Amino acid sequence: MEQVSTICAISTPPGRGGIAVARVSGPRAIDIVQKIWHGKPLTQAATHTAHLGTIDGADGEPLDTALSTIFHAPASFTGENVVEISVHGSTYIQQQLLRSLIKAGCVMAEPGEFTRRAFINRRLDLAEAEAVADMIAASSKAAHSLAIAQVKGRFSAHIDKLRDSLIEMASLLELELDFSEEDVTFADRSHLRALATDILATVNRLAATFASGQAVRDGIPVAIVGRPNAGKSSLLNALLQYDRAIVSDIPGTTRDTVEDTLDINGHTIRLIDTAGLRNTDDPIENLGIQRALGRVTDARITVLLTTQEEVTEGLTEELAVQIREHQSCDSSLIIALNKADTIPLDTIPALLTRLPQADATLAISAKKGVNIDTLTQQIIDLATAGLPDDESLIVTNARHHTALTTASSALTALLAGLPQSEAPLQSEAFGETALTTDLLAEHLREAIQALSTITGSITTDTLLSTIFSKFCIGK
Ligand SMILES: Nc1nc2c(ncn2[C@@H]2O[C@H](COP(=O)(O)OP(=O)(O)OP(=O)(O)O)[C@@H](O)[C@H]2O)c(=O)[nH]1
Ligand SMILES: [Mg+2]
Repeated sequence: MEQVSTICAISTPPGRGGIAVARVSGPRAIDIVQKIWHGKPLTQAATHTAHLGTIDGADGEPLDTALSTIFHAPASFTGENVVEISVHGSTYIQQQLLRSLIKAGCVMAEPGEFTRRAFINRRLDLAEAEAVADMIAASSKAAHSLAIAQVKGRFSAHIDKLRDSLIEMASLLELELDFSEEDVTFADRSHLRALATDILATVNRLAATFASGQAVRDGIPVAIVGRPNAGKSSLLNALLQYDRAIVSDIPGTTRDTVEDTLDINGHTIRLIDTAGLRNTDDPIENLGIQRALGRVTDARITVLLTTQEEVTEGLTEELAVQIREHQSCDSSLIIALNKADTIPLDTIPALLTRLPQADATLAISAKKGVNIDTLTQQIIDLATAGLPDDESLIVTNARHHTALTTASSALTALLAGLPQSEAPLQSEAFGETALTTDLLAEHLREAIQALSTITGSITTDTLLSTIFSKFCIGK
């Protein structure tokens, strides 16, 4: 049998810090650390205990005071023997500690190797392991809370439940295949149909959370568009509360897109200010306009900024049509009537009713900072609309989304092939669209296979390498 190596890496971020932690994992983890340790013998220490001692550098001289925390297999993150060594966080100490560990018998860990070992030793399934990466990367409260829900394995539990129902269906069909000679039907057609419809609905519901889920994880992309001088850059600055973009009364001030992020109530919003939309012969401005429309396609939310003059001249309607042509189907449109500070208050309601159809409309003043809070609330509400309260039911990972889409197509094909009538599956009696039991079973296998790749009950080495290589070393 191939000997499993003992790996080591610094698990804290690169650079100087108050404390740095080296992680050592593998069958010989405790023995190796003991070789360079002065203090109470670690080899005799109980699991989940911490010990203060001195650790040697690669030259055999004492390097630093260290705290070693011992975890015995299998009750550790990786499922192997693990020692976590905390030392003072100078880069010199970190380097020396690693060299010392390697000299004593460790090998350097590959990126993601600790989590990979946790997966191999069944401490985590694939979806949970990926959630660990998300949790490390999370930069907002919302993204962190999403990742936590998935690390806890509740998402995996949903997927496994779906897969189990499919396996139950498959076994009914297999039974029928076995007895097909005798023209017996074990698999009650209406039961199969109900089960498949139910599972398909759940799969589709999960898949539908992806766009919003991704926006919550990575930040909600919000494109601010409108005609030149509508006040787009002023709105960007008002939202960010500092002068990020140049504001001037010269139309066509913003040429390229200007981006920045904003944290509101734990949500990251990625704001994109764009060049004003108009017909122009200026080639540079035109490039900017094309870029603006491209950002509309990528955005979850587009804020169309307009003014009283544009509304009265019918320009807003024209813009709204142009924007909808570029929006993706699951994104939203907010139309904001800007420069409300220059409009008599009592005429605003009438102007608002003249705005084109949108997911939300409101009057604001970017310059005076009026109604900006309402706008941000609308952005967050629209971006998270339709997301289930249970965060473990939200798909944030593109690989999971692809798997769910594959399962959905397979189930749709299966349903299309299930006879409506009560005729036996193998009989000639049902309509032309109905599939034979083997073909139905084939679609079912495809759906099961797709769902299994999410939690990793079926994986290939290539898939694993791709997933874990995205981790950083020491994780
Ligand atoms: N009174 C008033 N003026 C505003 C408001 N918002 C913007 N402005 C003014 O409108 C002018 C244009 O503002 P910008 O923010 O540069 O407009 P823009 O849409 O970014 O323009 P381009 O970059 O040229 O497309 C500036 O003089 C702003 O001060 C507002 O709410 N009220
Ligand atoms: Mg501008």
